[in-house]
Amino acid sequence: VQVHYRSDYRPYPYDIENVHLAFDLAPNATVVDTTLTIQRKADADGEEPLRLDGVDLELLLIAVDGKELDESEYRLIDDGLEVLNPPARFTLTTKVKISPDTNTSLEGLYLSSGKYCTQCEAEGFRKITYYPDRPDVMSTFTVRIEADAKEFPHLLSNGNRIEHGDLEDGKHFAVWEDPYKKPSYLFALCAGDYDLLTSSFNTMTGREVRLEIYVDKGKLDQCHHAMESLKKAMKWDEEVFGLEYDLDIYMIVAVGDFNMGAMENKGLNIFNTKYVLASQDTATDTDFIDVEGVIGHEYFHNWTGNRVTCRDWFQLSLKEGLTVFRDQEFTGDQTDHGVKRIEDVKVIRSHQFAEDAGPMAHPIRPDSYIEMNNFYTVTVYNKGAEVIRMYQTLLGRDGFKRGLDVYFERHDGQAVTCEDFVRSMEDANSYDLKQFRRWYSQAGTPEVEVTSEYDADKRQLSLNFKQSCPVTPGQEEKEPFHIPVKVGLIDELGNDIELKALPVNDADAQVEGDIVHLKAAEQSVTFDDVPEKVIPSILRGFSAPVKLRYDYSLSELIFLFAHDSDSFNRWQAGQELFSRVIFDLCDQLNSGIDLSFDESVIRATKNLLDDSELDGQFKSLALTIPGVSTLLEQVDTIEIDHLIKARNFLKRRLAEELELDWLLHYQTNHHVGDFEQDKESVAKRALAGTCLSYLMTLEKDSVYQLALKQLDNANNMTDASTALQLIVHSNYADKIKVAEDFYQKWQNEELVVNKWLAIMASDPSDETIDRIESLLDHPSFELKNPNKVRSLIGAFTGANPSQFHRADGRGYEYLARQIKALYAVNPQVSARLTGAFNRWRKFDEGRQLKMKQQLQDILSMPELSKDVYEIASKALQ
Ligand code: HT7
Ligand code: ZN
Repeated sequence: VQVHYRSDYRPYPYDIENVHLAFDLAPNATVVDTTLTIQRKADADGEEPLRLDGVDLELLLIAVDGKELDESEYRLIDDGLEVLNPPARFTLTTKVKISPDTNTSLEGLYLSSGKYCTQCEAEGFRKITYYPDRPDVMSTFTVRIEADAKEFPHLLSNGNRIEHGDLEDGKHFAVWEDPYKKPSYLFALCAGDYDLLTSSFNTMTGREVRLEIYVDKGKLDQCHHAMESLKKAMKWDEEVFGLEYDLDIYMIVAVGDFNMGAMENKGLNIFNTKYVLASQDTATDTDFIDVEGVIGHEYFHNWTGNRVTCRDWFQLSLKEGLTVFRDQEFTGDQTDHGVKRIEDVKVIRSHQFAEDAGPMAHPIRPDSYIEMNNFYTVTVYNKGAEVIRMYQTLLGRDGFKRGLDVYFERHDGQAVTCEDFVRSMEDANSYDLKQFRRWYSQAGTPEVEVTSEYDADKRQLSLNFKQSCPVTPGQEEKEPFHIPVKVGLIDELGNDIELKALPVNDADAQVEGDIVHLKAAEQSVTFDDVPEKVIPSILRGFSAPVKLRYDYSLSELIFLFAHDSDSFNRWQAGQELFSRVIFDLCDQLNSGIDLSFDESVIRATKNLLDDSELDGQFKSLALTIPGVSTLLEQVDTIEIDHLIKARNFLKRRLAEELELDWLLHYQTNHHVGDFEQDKESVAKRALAGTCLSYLMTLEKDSVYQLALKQLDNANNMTDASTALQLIVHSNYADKIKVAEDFYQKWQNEELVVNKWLAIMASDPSDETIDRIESLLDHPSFELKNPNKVRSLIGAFTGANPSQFHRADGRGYEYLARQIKALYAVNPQVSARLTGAFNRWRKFDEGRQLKMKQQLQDILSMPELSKDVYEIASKALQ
């Protein structure tokens, strides 16, 4: 296998000034005619052949300046083609045949529900034609598409449609021209018979942009939320960052078969249906927010990704970290920043911390890869967004905006690096980011240990910080990071006191406002004029993606849970409180003693539930016990059965002790009547769901009846799916009948069926393994469809710890079988599934052996895809 290194970057020796593509679409024999206008760069070696990428292409013709080449003038090589002795300036014409119908990888040109679509990021364009398929080769594209007029009335590509018309034999054609230079990964083509929703947006300079959303027939009524989200995103980017859309048309096409969430192709975004379609009946409140967020994300890429793109794929976080940060801010502005922050940090803690501590750990700017698709990770995306957020913390909102302005002024129309971004921030603010750059080069989650000392005579409180970062694959030694730690000090009444940091000589140990700039491995900060008994609130707002350790007493945590003015740290105090109880219970289970925990935890829970000042969404998050994957990241190794048992014990005890409270809050928040989707109604549904989930642990018939009633009477998918999940995951005797009825009702709504599959797969009961075995043959399942795979197999491995980690190893066997069935069909999706084995070292010896065995079996498969090979082999290293 070939390993690609960041340090090997060399510029491409040719400019491709213009690309002309002509597609004659046919399922098994699409013909692609390509004409490239090529110019050798002044400093390039004229002796070198011109190298083009190409995969799974049947070459029909190749010509230079109109003259067909004979076999001595070009060479077919592994995954490409070389033109020998090319002139300094010429046109290259190729004609290739491809087969969209048999392309199950969902990269390149493929068919989804009888409609053509493309996915070119990262390296899919090479499955369409011979081309330098790398992001630093930017060119203008003209695209001609020809297909049967009845079957494919809409023929779409990037930019503006400049020509269209009828042809003989019932065919028609369209020609599209994209005036902006772009790399091949932003190319797109769609062709099919869609329903179309149109609207328009007037930009800040008064231009009218036509907006179009194309969906499968019959789904038009589920597109209005996506359209409104798009308009909000366009307006938001103008208002917050001064960024205006640059074409006269913006198209979105929704497809059911898609490897990821969506793709930001210039002017023609292609979306997974999951992130476009939403109606009260079929989508949950979370789905609505996710649709808005992903629509925003892809739209924001137009500037951060498309106008300024990446020089090479190692720089992916340049566009993805920045765009995730932008979509997080957008969603925060539309909903609630405190709640959004908690949701985002949950992803970091449960998934990114796990990646950082596992065999695939990499810096946000990786140094090497075998398969680029494996590096579309929570590290590159979400930790990348945290790094961007830290710029805003360090430079302030205005400083961050100034940095972005310089970035766009300097690099509009270019393919650049993370270093170019850092320099823009530095130069715009005269701020030294030398040490901050380590966030780009060092993998692993930094750990910050804090202790405090109070000097009663001087009325001074010192906070002593120690930072370290664990070893990660290939990185033994780590240098200290520049970590902005936001702090507060809370007095006995629960109020923040004014921070008066003592000045220090050491420039590295500065405090600015409420931000402590940690730069050294060990550092202390002293605050003056501090009354006795203040409690420090550290890492407010999760100001850096680190693990914080401070030895709070139980009562301090309870105090923070009740009083911290920083909503993130208030939530965090509760999470730490619950975690501590769970790990204490695990110790009790290990020692075989009766389980118990401090009563004060119950009172703290009740107080939060009863707090009438608090928003329902926040309450729901604060009352949710940390999930198993988050808990796993807090310890080196664990007896998983004990962890799950301890977590269940805590939840049930809280349910028993506060039964009437949960019931009362369920009744006041669960709404029967007209459906509303304002913030308050959404919050009420969330809180009612949390209350009901506690009550269900009581296994009482009266509670089962409540859930059944909620399901029967639901006029929205939030209430319906919450109730269904609680019933299916309970011991209710008739739960399978309930599940069956739900399926019958929704069998024609694919996205709802996917929810049903996920609920079935994440049922913690012992029968689930047999059920999900038979679901592989169920009409609702299709191995070729990534959404189905994620719903059934992904939910089993990611949301069903007790069954995936069955002691008999059947969970592991099941997963390995699916990976083996899928790697040749869809390498990307099967590699994602393989990642579920990454944390095998956390478990007991028996489970470790079983997981290792499955990984070894997978590695022994014939013609294993390099995607799966990379994940499985690194897991075993
Ligand atoms: N930039 C897009 C990435 C993407 C992708 C990558 C690999 C394989 C399939 C893919 N589909 C989309 C999505 C985004 O971050 O907006
Ligand atoms: Zn993106």
